[in-house]
Amino acid sequence: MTTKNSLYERAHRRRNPLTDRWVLVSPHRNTRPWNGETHRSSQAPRPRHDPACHLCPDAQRATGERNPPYTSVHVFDNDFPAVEASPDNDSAAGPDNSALFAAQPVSGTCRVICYSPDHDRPMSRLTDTEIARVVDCWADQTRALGAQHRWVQVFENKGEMMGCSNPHPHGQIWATDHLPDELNVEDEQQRLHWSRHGSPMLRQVADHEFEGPRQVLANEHWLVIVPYWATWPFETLLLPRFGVRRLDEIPVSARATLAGALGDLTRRYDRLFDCEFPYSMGWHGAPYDGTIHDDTHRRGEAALHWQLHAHFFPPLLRSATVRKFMVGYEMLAEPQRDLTPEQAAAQLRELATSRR
Ligand code: H2U
Ligand code: ZN
Repeated sequence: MTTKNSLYERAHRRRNPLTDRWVLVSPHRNTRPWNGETHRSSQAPRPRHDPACHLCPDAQRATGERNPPYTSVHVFDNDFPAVEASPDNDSAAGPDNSALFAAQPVSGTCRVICYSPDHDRPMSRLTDTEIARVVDCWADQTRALGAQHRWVQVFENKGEMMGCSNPHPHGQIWATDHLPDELNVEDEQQRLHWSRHGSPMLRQVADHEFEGPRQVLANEHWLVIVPYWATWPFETLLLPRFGVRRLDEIPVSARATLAGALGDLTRRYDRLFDCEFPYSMGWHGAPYDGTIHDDTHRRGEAALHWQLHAHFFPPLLRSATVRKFMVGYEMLAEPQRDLTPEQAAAQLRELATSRR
């Protein structure tokens, strides 16, 4: 792969097997001069408790409701939900299926998860024990909402650069009664792979990538890689090294090691450009069938083609302030990157990860 003039040293395209989309890689452009800004960010330190923050313990939310004096992970129903439970007598909810202008009703549940009572401690500054409580909460919420919804999206939008409105460390859950587009595609691609190769796609990826040039970190149960097909410069994929379809099916022993991997990865990200690293991250696992059954039948089909995974999509390119924009050719044709996934992985791999 590193022989001179190999495919990987010139412009080439790589295919994302989860989405069947392609990314253009232009490694020869890495040497071009850079005249843009590269200065450090001016992130001000935050107080441990901010009474004006809507997510802090004891603080008042935008609705006037007061948060409890919570001391660990805290979940509440989003006051401004993007989707809501459908009303019981919803007679106007039929689909509108014109060939050109189709619409359908949507229902669901939105919640907010505060990772910790501390306003100034993102995941990278939590202890592994504290991160494990977040993992437990993700699992519990996934199980509870999966009993009533087809899809449960656990995610975190972090940093002003990603449009996050509040710096208090938090994530969100949007559970919907439909399978969103991105998951429809991942479901289909994994199903195809399973039917052709008899093994879950992402288990094969983890086996292949372990200790390879795109590995960022690994422990007993988990592996973090910059995927071969990454579009964002420092995009990573967090993969289990064992078969598991959903967050709530992770065995207890692997929850502790997952907390370790999450802490390690987020600290590497913070060190890369010496800033509180922005990203959008989220979990993808096997969808539910969306109906309420007793516990043995709740999950619908066996979903053997599915393997749980988390995507991290950070926007930064070369410093705390210089971000990658998906514009121009990328909006109109396909995503493009200069830094290769192997170079990005090497940078993340070489960083020290001790807690400060
Ligand atoms: P983001 O900045 O990641 O969007 O998260 C803030 C979420 O918290 C957002 O979805 C909710 C917003 O609707 N929120 C409340 O539910 N109550 C509040 O008082 C403030 C913010
Ligand atoms: Zn706060």
